[in-house]
Order: sequence, then C-alpha cells, then structure tokens
Amino acid sequence: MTSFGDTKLRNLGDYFATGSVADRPALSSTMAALRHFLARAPASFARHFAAGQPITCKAAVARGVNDIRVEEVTVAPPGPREVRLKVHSNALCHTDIYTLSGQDPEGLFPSILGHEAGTVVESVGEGVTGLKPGDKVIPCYTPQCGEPDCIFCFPPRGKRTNLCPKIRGTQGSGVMPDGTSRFTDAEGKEIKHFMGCSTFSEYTVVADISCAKVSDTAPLDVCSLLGCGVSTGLGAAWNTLNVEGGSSVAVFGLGAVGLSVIQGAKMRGAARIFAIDMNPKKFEMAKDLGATDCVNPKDYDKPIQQVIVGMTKWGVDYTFDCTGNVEVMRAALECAHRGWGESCVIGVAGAGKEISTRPFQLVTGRKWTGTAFGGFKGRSEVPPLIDDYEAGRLKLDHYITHRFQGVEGNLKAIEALHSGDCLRAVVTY
Ligand code: NAD
Ligand code: AHE
Ligand code: ZN
Ligand code: ZN
Repeated sequence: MTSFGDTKLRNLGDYFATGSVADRPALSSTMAALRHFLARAPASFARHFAAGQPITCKAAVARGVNDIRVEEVTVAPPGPREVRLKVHSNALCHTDIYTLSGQDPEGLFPSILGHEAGTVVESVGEGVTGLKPGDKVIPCYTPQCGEPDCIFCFPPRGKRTNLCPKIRGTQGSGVMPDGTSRFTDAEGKEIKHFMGCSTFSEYTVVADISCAKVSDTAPLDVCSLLGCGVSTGLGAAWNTLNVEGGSSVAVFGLGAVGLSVIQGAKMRGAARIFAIDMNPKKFEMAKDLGATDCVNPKDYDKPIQQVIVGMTKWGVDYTFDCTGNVEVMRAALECAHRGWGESCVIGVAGAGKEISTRPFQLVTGRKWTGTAFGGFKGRSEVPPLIDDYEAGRLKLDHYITHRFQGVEGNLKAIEALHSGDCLRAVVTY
C-alpha cells in the first residue's frame, strides 16, 4: 500500500495510464501533483508504477462452495494478445451465484467470479491492436476472434451465431489462452479465472478478443449491465427468436434477464406479453416494460403450461425460460404455439439436470432452441447497445436496483440478489 497525503492507493500506475481519475474528481488535484512528481522521479521509481508490472489489489475470491472472501491478490501484467483492465463497476448475474453454489459442472475453486462489468484498459500486452490505456471496455464472456477462417465468426450459407470457440477451452478451464493464470494469492498460489472475465477484482486480465470497446462517454455502471444478463434478454428476443410485431410472447422468470426479454419484445411490437413468476413483486416492473398479462403459477392448481394455453387459443408464438429450472423449460416449450411456436432456453441448469417433453410436442411443430449472450457478437454488436443507451433509444437504468461500494460490496450484492427484490446490484470499486 502506498500512501500519498490522506489518499491511500495500492497502485498508482493505473491513475496515470488510464482516465480513471475522471471517475473520481476528488482525486484530480492529488493526481496532478503526483504526475508532476513522477515526471521528475528517477526512472527506477517511475517504472515501479508503469505498465508491465504486477499489480496488487483487492478481489473477492471464491475459495469453495458458498465460501467467498475479500483478499489481496496479485494480477500479473497482460501477456501477448491480452489486456489488463481496471474494473470500475460490476453487476452481479445469477450465474455467478450458481457457480459459487457448486452447481456449475465447470465451476473451479479457488477462482475470481464476476462477468458483468464496465472497465478501463490499464495496459495492453504485445500484439494487441485497437485498444489502448484509458479505453472503456465491456469484457464479454463470448469472444469474437474475427479471423477470416473462423466459421463461427463468419458462418457459411447465411447461418448466424456468436459462439466463437477460439478460447472457449482454456476459458472453461479457468486459464488464459496460454494455459496459465494471471492471478495469485498472498501465498503465491494460483487463482483461476472465470468465464474469461473475473470482474470481482479491482484489476483483471482478459483476452483482447473478449474486449468490446465502447464510447469514451459511456457510463461504466450502465456498461456493466450489458456484459451479460440484459444483453442476453434483449438479444434472445431480437437475435435468437427474432420476435416480430403483433406476435405473442411468454417469459418465465422475471429477473433482469426475463425483464429484458420483455423489453426487447415490446420494442419489437409484440402485441401480447405474458410475464410469469412465483414472486409477485416482479410484476410491476414487468408491466412497466410492456407485459400485458402477469401470471403467478402459485395461483393455479394445474400446470402453468395449461394455464397459458388456456389464456390463448393454441399457445404463444415465442416463449422464453429465464429461470434455469428444467420443469419451467418444459412448461415454456409446451405452451408454445401449435404448428410454429418457438421456445428459447436462456436459464442455466445445475449439473446433472436434463430437459424432457413428449416428442409429440415437437412433432406438432414447436421448436426448442437456446441462446448464449442473446446471440450478440461481443466486439461488434455490444458497443452499439451503449450508443443506443446514450442516444436515449434504449432504457437501461431501471435494472440497477441496488448499489454498493468496494470489492466487499460483491458479498452484499449476493445477499441482495437472494432477497427477491433485486434485479442488478452494481458494485463500484
Ligand atoms: P434472477 O435470479 O435474477 O431471476 C430469476 C427469476 O426467476 C426470479 O424472479 C425468480 O423468482 C424466477 N423463478 C424462479 N423459479 C421460477 C419458477 N418455477 N417459475 C417462475 N419463475 C421462477 O436471475 P437472472 O440474472 O435474471 O438470470 C436468469 C437465468 O438466466 C439464470 O439461470 C442465469 O444463470 C441465466 N443466464 C443465462 C444467460 C445465457 O446467456 N444463456 C445469460 C445470463 C443469465
Ligand atoms: N458452465 C455451465 C454452462 C453455463 C452456461 O450455459 N453458461 C451460459 C452463460 S450464463 C451467463 O450468465 C453460456 O452462454 N454458455 C455458453 C458457453 O460457451 O459457456 C456448464 O453446464 O458447463
Ligand atoms: Zn471466431
Ligand atoms: Zn451472466
């Protein structure tokens, strides 16, 4: 820890390398004095603060099932085609809690969770182009290599996907593409990465192909929403099922993901939108976003799919599971319209869970599909969402229901998401 006046800073280099002072106006004059001082300091001293050095900072480390602790960690400099990011804001996604709870078959401990963030580039590794210190970035767990021979970035015959597999193997193993981790704990032991993001840390290192560079004026707290859940819901409606005007939609689960499906469907002009949740506290926001019918399965003594079909003639054009519950996934499929209804699995189910239905449901024309990150290609299709927000075309502020400060705030965010009245708890470091 370095002290300067009454301001304690663990790492000063980032304040010179990035624009983060702009986000902390009170520090500006102190930083100006420091810049002046460092400009005249001996080279060896200045190098200590420069890019290329390890950074010691705070992170919430998942040590085991439901065991998460704030610790000091060391973040190595970025390797080739890697970027070190100063995390400004983190929004908690249900998937972080799912992995912490031990249900994720890919879950690893110890690891640094978190994958919805607004960040600033602190430094870049060799071979990185198009990104520089100070750039604002949304790390995306679905990367986009953009290499001409990647058939997922450039699919054949008019196909469309965002599932670039370039680093998926190492990402799932909790390491960078070279097979090693950039995080170590106070004893020098390795800590794993998570979903290629690990944003429960003041600093993180990600692959350059995971970085969506957004406008210099983008608010970093709002950026955090677009790192996963809200983009996923919007994209499920727009990209995956391509909801059209006049259609009917049913959304199961009204967290940030489900509500953003509703918002996306309404923006497309859906005529009837069913919002289904066991928690009636979610209905008010659902109605504000465009739901026409709010349904609580607890109010009925028959399966919810029968209830929804009964409220229509032949079912609903587009249905979405946003719960991760495999019975709900079945219900969503079975209330899709005879002949053409499409059902999208968004929720993530625990290890060992499987979905089932009578094949007759598919024989009679329903289609079952799913989405990762709403089908958005990270680097090219996420920045326009922030442009839309800044231009007032896309409303996002309503998803931030809770705010906390400091890495410790991630623990409070976990409690908040469990409370049932939280959509996104944004933690600012
Ligand atoms: P959340 O916990 O905030 O919301 C889930 C909602 O589902 C809650 O409102 C809850 O009351 C409701 N619910 C639970 N059981 C239900 C039931 N039986 N019937 C009706 N409603 C029920 O979670 P979230 O952050 O909105 O995420 C939703 C799901 O989407 C999670 O499973 C998450 O892991 C997953 N997810 C997937 C992707 C993807 O790319 N596929 C991206 C983000 C999140
Ligand atoms: N690790 C789990 C799979 C988890 C999963 O399906 N993740 C979603 C994103 S959840 C975001 O909040 C996803 O997009 N998966 C695609 C991918 O490549 O990970 C398991 O079952 O192994
Ligand atoms: Zn690719
Ligand atoms: Zn997520």
